[in-house]
Amino acid sequence: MNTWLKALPKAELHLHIEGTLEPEQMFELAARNGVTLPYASVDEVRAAYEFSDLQSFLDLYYQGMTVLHTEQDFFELAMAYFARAHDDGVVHVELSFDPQPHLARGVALGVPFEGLERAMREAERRYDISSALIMSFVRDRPADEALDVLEQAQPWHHQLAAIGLDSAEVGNPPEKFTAVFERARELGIPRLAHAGEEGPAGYISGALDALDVCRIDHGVRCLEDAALVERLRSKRMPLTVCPLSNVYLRVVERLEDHPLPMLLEQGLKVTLNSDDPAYFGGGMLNNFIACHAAFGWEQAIFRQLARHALEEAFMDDERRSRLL
Ligand code: ES4
Ligand code: ZN
Repeated sequence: MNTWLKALPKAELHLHIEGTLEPEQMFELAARNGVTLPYASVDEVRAAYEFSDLQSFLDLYYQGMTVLHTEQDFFELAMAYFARAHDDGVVHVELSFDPQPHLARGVALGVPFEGLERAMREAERRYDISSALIMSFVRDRPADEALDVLEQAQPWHHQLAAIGLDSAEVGNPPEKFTAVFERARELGIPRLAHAGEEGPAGYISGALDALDVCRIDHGVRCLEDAALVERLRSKRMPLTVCPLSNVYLRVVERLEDHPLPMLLEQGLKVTLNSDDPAYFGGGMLNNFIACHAAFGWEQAIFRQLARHALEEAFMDDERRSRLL
């Protein structure tokens, strides 16, 4: 089954590129850029990956990304991920990045945009992996700042497949970002948002109503509201579910307790994704393998999940029909 899961052409729709930073590369970039890390060794970093909730992870995630300084750093980060994704049988990656923490430490917007763009072109050449770029706003920062970043990013809007919304969810409801998302809509940029990861089902409805999103990242708490489930099903709204992430961040205690089988039973358009693979026990293939171990799904289920992702990917239709 593992060989078959590896060979299954997979599209990854929910991936934070800063969350692909492995400890070895963290040390390498820290040395190159003269950044002092609060860890003595790679093993010490890995030992710190014991999370009690989303915030305890975010603290390490923001700390880790401080080693990224130059276009070349972002290029190497993404290339290392594309190589691992290719090994996992991934044929398409939608990578999101968080410009605000980078800007806050003096890394100009063009640095991630140019470095990631170069890696995306190289991945196409080297691995025949297609990709799309998503710029995500961190919801625990002010909405005015997000709006300002959207305007500042104007020279790179043509590179963007979509904008997203991530970081600390509870206490930062989607409605806070209505004006930013309205502006993106005017600009013709598609919109996504994390919702219903730690936050309640009402944040998923809020993302649909206030932000006009075409995809919900996570969305696992939708099951708390039957009317919302019906709404998501009738719209065929994709949910980018991240099984191992949900275990590591204690959204569920064990994968066996995950609502994935129920989401599928409800007829929802579920996809499987890795979220922050360096922090959450591995990439796409590990997520697929873990679901097989936990739920015993047959090939038809995995085919359906992979088809959902290909159908919803920001990908040219000729390539899509070849892969479907
Ligand atoms: C994230 Cl798992 C998760 N949730 C919310 N925001 C994030 N940013 C990076 N990983
Ligand atoms: Zn995420």
